[in-house]
Amino acid sequence: MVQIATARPFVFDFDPKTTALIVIDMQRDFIEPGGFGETLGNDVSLLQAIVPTTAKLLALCRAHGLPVIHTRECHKPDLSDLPDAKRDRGQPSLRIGDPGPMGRILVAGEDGADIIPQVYPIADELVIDKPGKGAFYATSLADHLAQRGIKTLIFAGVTTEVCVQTTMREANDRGFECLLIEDATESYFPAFKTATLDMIRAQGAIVGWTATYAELAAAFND
Ligand code: C5J
Repeated sequence: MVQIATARPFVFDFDPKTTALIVIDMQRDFIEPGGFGETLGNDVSLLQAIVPTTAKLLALCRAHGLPVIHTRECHKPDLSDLPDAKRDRGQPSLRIGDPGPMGRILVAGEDGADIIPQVYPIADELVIDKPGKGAFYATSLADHLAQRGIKTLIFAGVTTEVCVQTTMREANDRGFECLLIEDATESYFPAFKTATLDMIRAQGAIVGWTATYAELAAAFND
C-alpha cells in the first residue's frame, strides 16, 4: 500500500496494483490560445499553468506501472450524440460542431479535439471519447476499469468544476475511491476550483480526497 499521510481531508491509502490515473480533457480546444475555450471569453493561460505538473504526474504514474486513461470531450461528426440542451447553452461566438480555428469545435478527429502534445497518450494507453461531462456516461470506461480490477482512481485535468468533478462524482457513485491532484487540475474560474476542492473533501471526503503532486510523489518515495 502507498499512503499520503497529509492528503485532505485526512490520510489516503491506495494499492498501486488496483489504481489508475485518469487525465480529463487536456485538449487543444480548452487549453491552447485560439481554441474553443478562448472563444468563450476564457483566459486559457490559467489552464496552461498546470501542464508541466500534469506531465510530471503522467511520468510518475507511468514509472510506477499505473494504467493511464485519457479522456476527450468530443462528438461524432454528424453530431448525433450532441443534444440541443448541450449545443444551445451559453452565448459563445462558436458552438460545438461549428468550424473553428482548429477544425470543427469538439468534434472527434479534429485538431482542436485532440490532446495537447505535452501530455499526449503513449503506447497502449486508453483514450476515451466522451459526449458528456462525466467520463462514465455513454462510454466503455466502467467495463474497462472492471476488467482491470481497478478500485482507486487518481484524477487530473480540466476543468475542475465541470468534467473533472462530474467524473469524480460518477466514479464515487460506482464505488471507486477518488483522489484529485490539486495542482494538476484547473478551472477558468479560480473561485470555482477552490470551491470544488472544498466540496469534494467536505463531510469526511464525501466525493474523495485531494493532495498535491509533491505529496503523491513523496508517498511513492520519488
Ligand atoms: C467543459 C470540461 N468545461 N472538460 N469541459 O465544458 O470541463
